[in-house]
Amino acid sequence: EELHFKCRNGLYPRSDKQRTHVPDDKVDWKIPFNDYKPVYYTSASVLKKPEWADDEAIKESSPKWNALDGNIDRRSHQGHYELEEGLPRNPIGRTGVSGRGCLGRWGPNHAADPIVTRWKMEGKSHMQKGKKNILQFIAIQRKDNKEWAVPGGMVDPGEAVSETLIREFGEEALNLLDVSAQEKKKFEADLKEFFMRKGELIYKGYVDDPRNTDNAWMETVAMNFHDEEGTGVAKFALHAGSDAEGVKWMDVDSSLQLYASHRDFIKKTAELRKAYWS
Ligand code: RP5
Ligand code: MG
Ligand code: MG
Repeated sequence: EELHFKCRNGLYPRSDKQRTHVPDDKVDWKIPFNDYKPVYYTSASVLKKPEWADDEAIKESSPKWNALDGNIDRRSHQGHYELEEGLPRNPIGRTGVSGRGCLGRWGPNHAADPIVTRWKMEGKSHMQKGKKNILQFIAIQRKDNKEWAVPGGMVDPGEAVSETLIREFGEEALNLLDVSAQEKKKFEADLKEFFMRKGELIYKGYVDDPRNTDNAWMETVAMNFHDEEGTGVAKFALHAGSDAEGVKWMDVDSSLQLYASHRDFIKKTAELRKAYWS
């Protein structure tokens, strides 16, 4: 059985809420945990109901759980999720927090993660370790907790995942939110061209994100866009933007420490590309 770790025990991010302790053997909902009383937390900004958030009293409007609800996708990549007292229940198990924390949607909150890779070169030759080529990926440093991560973000209502992948890469790794419309146009053509090449699916499903709760959790589609010759992405000057405060090409190996489940995504990408890992 899969377990989650980063959304269990300790403080809930950006809050003073202590998660109720959930031991490894009590994560699974099927295991009785009689005195389980998760602390309730939904952040003030979510309660204000910005456009990306659901209503706190969502039950009253009978949303379509496990379905496409208007343009809000309430389906899980994990399959059917259960409801408890009319609210979605985390498909992996207990987290020690009920409510939504700082996530906007009850149930799955959908994201997309673009994993852009190239080979590490020294002039015209591949740099190697253990007779395998070293892969590099574009990493961003998150503003919220300073952790390094894939430049991913939330899928907007009605947006296609293929669009989210390009948009978030543009915002976080190239800072396209801050350039003139004219410059943006120029970038967008190059971006589209690069992302149109075949992306490989690396992972689709639940993310062990520190913001997850018993009733709200992150899911993603992570795709690898690999630049074999190093000529396609060379056009992009990296500038951190949006919710990123740093951006760089990062060498891939087993010592990586990344946000949420991102290390797993990079490990899978290294396997796919037959790159050095350890
Ligand atoms: C992670 O949160 C996903 O894998 C994605 O990278 C990210 C999306 O959230 P924000 O970057 O918009 O905070 O779970
Ligand atoms: Mg973003
Ligand atoms: Mg992001």
